[in-house]
Amino acid sequence: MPTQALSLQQVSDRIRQKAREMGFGAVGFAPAHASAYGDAYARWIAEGMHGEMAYLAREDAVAKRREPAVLVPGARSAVVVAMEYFNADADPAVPGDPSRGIVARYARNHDYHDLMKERLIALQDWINTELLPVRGRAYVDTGAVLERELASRAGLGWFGRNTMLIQPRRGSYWFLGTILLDAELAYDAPFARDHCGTCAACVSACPTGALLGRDEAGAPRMDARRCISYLTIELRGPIPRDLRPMIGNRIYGCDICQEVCPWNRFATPSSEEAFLAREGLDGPSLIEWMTMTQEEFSARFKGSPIKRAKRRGLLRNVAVALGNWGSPEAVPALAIALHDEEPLVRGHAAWALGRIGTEAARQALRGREEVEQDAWVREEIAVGLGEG
Ligand code: B12
Ligand code: SF4
Ligand code: SF4
Repeated sequence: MPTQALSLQQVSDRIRQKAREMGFGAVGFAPAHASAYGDAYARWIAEGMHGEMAYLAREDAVAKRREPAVLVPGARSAVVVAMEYFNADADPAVPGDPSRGIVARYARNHDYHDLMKERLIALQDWINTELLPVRGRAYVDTGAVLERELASRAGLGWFGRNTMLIQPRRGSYWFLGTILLDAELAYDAPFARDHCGTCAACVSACPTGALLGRDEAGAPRMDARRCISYLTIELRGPIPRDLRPMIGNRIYGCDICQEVCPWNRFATPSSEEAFLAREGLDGPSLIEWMTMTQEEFSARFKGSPIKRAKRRGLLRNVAVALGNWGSPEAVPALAIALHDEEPLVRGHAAWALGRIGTEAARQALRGREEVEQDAWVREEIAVGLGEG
């Protein structure tokens, strides 16, 4: 039964305590009023910076981001949680070894969406039965919610120049989640300071130039179309040729602008077992992954965020990384991939073989040229042979 006569502060305190018991390392409360940055968001979309992520640009989705009460009618407050997922590289040699792929830390084991959403729904049920009758909805990543803005409004941190929500002395390797509720709560003070100061390490370190610094208003800007995370996860089609060499051996997501951030020196390993790297995901052999079958892909990535890219997206990325390695050792695996049933895989394998450029690589390309029907793959083969 809901407890009677608790003050708003007591209600917030008890929710915070319960959320912490459920494994959320940081919890804050914010009023669910209109976004202060709705215009900035709409400008970002109008400039096309979201690329092919059409779900961000739908008119109704923009309106919901501007005004949480359009998303959840009657929404008055937001419970914002953060969950740490950092784990150090098991083998520190991996990032510098071009024969192995780097999977972003967030994707090395369980999908955080499922895990956090389940707990947020349980938290909302608990509030409803133990504290006060509430209606609302839980969101993790995929809803039309400006999660970083709500987190900063709930006092959790500031928008770094790398666009990440950074918590002082805790860093940015934190997932965010939100419950929008139709009840008032006692709120935390919004996070007011920008602790980036004169640092711009992330902007200089970004290999593709996706980070554009802050605009006149102070908003951190990113061109998602150039971000490796977008190119290796969200983009469904071919990776633009001019960007491929800049991706190095990042085969799923990217953490570079977080790795260089001085605030992540404070990152401590997550206590969630679900975020410990799965066997084989901390620096996989690119050659081995290049020939992964659909059955192997489905078994290996059950419950993992990597299934989002599908086999063809992942193998596209692996081919690019092999091309960037440039070693003749990769030719046999790429020659097999050149006959893959997916044109996306064949085309990127052709590009990689062109980068390697040995006689064996060129022979494989010429062999495929004789039978290839797909116009785009033919173009990639021509480029690989230096004829494009
Ligand atoms: C689309 C998206 C992406 C896109 C675009 C990223 C981007 N920077 O916009 C891509 C695919 C590139 C991406 C990559 C990653 N993502 Co992402 N992504 C999202 C998603 C779904 C929407 C973000 C969005 O709306 N972007 C548009 C911009 C304009 O909005 P914004 O980032 O919130 O920016 C705000 C500020 O600019 C501010 N603002 C405006 N004017 C002003 C003025 C001033 C003075 C100030 C201070 C601020 C300010 O208002 C904006 C709107 O709130 C969110 C989840 C969500 N629902 O919010 C996750 C989310 C941001 N992603 C997340 C993660 C973990 C990642 C990756 C680390 C994954 C990886 N390792 O590969 C990378 C990090 C890359 C990076 N540097 O951002 C986490 C971030 C957690 C955190 N601590 O910040 C989120 C919150 C998901 C989650 N629930 O945990 N992502
Ligand atoms: S995630 Fe990587 S590519 Fe994207 S902005 Fe950060 S450093 Fe650049
Ligand atoms: S690297 Fe420097 S500029 Fe970039 S987010 Fe971190 S502190 Fe801010």
